[in-house]
Amino acid sequence: MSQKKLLRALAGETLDTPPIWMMRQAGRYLPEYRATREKAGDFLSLCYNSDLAAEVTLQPIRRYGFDAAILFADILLVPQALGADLWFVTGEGPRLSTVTAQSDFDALKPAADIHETLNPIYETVRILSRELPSETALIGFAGAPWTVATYMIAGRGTPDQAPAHALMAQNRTLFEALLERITEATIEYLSAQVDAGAECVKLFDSWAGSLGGDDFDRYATAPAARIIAELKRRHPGLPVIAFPREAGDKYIGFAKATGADCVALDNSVSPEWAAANVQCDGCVQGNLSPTHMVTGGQALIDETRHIVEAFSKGPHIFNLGHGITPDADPENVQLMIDTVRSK
Ligand code: 1CP
Repeated sequence: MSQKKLLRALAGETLDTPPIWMMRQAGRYLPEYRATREKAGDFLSLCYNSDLAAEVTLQPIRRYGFDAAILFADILLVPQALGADLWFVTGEGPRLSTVTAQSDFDALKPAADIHETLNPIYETVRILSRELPSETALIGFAGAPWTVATYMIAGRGTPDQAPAHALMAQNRTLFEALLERITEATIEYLSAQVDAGAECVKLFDSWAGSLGGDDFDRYATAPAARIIAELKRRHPGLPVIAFPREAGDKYIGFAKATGADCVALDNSVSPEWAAANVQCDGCVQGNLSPTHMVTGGQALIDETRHIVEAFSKGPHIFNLGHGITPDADPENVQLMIDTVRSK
């Protein structure tokens, strides 16, 4: 069995202390990240500069010794590789050309053509698999089809994903065709990351929580199941982490329904509830509120211990419930790690 702690937890092993990494661990809260981003010019140039993207991926590993590194890239590179325009407005976030009519969809590239744009990302993975310490696992990732579609339809981030829900209601055929194209592209993209050296992959469905009832099953569970089945067919034994953020009760049974080896939990669910209802099916990841990385102190220590304890009877990967924010204090990250590892 692999010696890397993250892969042992993903294989279902209950460890004395859980492996730990952090969503957005390479990010604006770190001065060394801000310096490298400055050097790259802007965020997208950083993503496509393999040497600098590898450098920012390694920064939190050097500083903290996390058990896993996550490839530095973004979920919105897939729409760009499919032919959408993509740019970032400083202080506001991403902007994309929209897909709301059949003609917009017809202008997209086939999934098989994405590699031309995404080759630098695979090069980042190759550099990382050479340079990471032998105990550090390398995680590849992509956005889940629904979440990626919400950005492609709205042309930006939205608090309630209203434009995507509207297209679903008004032109379900087009909506489903778009989801299908993203699903195919995601399989291609993740499979190429694994070929380049990613040891496990994570599927981020950040907006899964806005899908209710049957829509959740059709547009969150079913595409994840398809992507995971195809990846495991191509790469037998590949571990997959699925993150249907804010799924609530829909976390129950998600691992079984999709074939995911681990379900990542946001911090809206209590660890006791998740241990009883989700961890009973296998490994879970999570779920400290990212606000503790801003506020620190005894509350951070208490809540970290609480989560470690609640998940101690089964396989667990310690993480935040969502990405660390730019206003976080790097010393609070160290305090969280020390608390997890001093258990
Ligand atoms: O200004 C900057 O430097 C850019 C900030 C930033 C960073 C550090 C963005 C813009 N993306 C990233 C990197 C990133 N994004 C990673 C790298 C690895 C790591 O975790 O360290 C990952 C895994 C993502 C994934 C991502 N991008 C998601 C899914 C996870 C989540 O946070 O829910 C989403 C929704 C995005 C879109 C995106 N990219 C960036 C922003 C600001 C956003 C959110 C836009 C919005 O809806 O407002």
